[in-house]
Amino acid sequence: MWTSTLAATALLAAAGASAQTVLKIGYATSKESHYGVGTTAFCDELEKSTQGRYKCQQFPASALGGEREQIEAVQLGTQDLTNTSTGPLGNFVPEVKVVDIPFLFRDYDHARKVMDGPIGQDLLKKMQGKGLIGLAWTENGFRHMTNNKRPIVQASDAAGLKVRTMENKVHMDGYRTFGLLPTPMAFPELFGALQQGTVDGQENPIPVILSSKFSQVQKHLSLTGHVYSPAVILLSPKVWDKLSEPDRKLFVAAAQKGAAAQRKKVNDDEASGIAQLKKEGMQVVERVDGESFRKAVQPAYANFAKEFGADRIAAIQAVK
Ligand code: EAX
Repeated sequence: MWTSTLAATALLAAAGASAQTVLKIGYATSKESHYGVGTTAFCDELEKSTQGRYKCQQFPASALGGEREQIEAVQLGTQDLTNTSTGPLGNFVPEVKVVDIPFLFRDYDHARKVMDGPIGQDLLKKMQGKGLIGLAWTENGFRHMTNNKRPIVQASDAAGLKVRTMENKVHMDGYRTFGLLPTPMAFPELFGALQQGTVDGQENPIPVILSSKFSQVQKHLSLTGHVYSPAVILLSPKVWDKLSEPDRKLFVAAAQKGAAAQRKKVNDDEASGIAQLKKEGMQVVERVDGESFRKAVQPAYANFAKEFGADRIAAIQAVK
């Protein structure tokens, strides 16, 4: 009697212990945004495919801090996952910086093909050496400029504007060639900085401009599409190291499902977002003189070639 009770208790305890691991995942924007949609798809699939052994607790809207802080926490293992842009990632994994070069990607098709192809997959592997597990490339989107001073049609219109950038040296070096005065700042501080006029403007993809309600604090939007902003679901090695090989595959597959959902939301926001932002009062320059920006950035490409290798840049450009 005594032994069977003990056995039953032990069984229950074992079942309880393996029943459910709750993983904390954070991201910059709202639950309704592209990051929220992608993260929810990832979490739903993970819970389903592991029969509920793994579950997420989501922390949208930078509740766990800026992207740099979240990447740091994932590296340390105090946070399990983050769905983050590459903004600050190059400071942790220098190899990633090459995909942050302005005007590197022609369009969404090109960017997604590179990230899902050998070049992007190789970058995911490189993260392991830096204490981060890159599960899959999600997406933030092509970045556009907003500001409160004037419509930007060509690069010379951007000259002299004080613009918040991500903590990303490749972006900042590129933007200086447009004459912008880059001011790096963590995302959670951005809305307030725009409101107070600490900076004249910022640059972000349509899904971020929409979900963060920048129309309330910014008058002009120019569809500059000056750089592609990749994003990635990062997992802490602390979690990864304990996973069985089959479970690792389930995590990667769930992240890929999340990526597909996130990209679809980016597509939807791109399709309907401009009209929405106009309705919210933004003045939108849709026909930007892209050539003037491409020309301006050329001198920076010489330095990018030196830092990253002309062959690596050419290999990305050559993907069809
Ligand atoms: O990843 O910091 C930024 O501007 C990012 O685009 C945003 O947080 C979403």
